[in-house]
Amino acid sequence: MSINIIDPANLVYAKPELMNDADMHYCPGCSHGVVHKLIAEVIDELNIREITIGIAPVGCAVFAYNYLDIDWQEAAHGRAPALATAAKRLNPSKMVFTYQGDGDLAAIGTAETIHAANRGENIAIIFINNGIYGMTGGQMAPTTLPQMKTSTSPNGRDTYETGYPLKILDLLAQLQGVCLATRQSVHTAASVKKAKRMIKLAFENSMANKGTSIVEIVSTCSAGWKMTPAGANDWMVENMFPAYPLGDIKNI
Ligand SMILES: Cc1ncc(C[n+]2csc(CCOP(=O)(O)OP(=O)(O)O)c2C)c(N)n1
Repeated sequence: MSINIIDPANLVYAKPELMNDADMHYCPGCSHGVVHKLIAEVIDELNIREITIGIAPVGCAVFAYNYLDIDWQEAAHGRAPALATAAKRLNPSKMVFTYQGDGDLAAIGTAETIHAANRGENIAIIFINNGIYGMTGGQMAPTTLPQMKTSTSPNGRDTYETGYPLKILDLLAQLQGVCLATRQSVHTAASVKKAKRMIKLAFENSMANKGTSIVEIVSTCSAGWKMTPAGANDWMVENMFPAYPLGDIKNI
């Protein structure tokens, strides 16, 4: 029996309206695509497409503007919070969000991130933490776990030489300008739903001018970790979650 997928009664999933019909460049098992879809769904549901400005990073998500049909600006590596500051201050009625990897946000962009959050910029920050620099070949990042093998720490991260995993969300949560600091994931249906709720809240906070919201998504990079998509999910649960526990650190 053939199913008529045009009939809305048979639809289990509808593509968000603002998602372009573009082929995605993400690797199988990568979390970026799921998070893009959640952002698109939230913007559709809040009906804020015309007032949304996204700031794209340098990193695997550098082409985010190809996939979501909203207004975007492309930032230099790590500078998304500075650009978001300008976009929001010049257009206070807009919903402004950045989309950043851990290399972008917690390495080259640490200063931008901390000072934007400390100023309480009315922006939402979507932070994809996959523990490495994905785009450039899986190098060690400040977020890399101890003993984790990367292309620049082939024998595992040595904390004596390179320090400990930087829990930047915990640092940011302490700042007065931050109204939401939450850590989520997208590896199960339940976690996808929860992550979506927190992205929605972050976007609502930006529109309500409540301060800075940060939604960290603990993510997989199966290509960079050199694992299968399913293996990367298991590895994340076993190794990333103990270091980066899921849940709200601050929600006011
Ligand atoms: C000023 C500058 N320094 C370094 C680079 C090289 N570079 C491009 S992407 C990237 C890392 C991206 O990693 P991350 O932000 O964690 O995102 P992912 O690719 O893992 O999603 C680096 C170091 C650059 N483009 N510009």
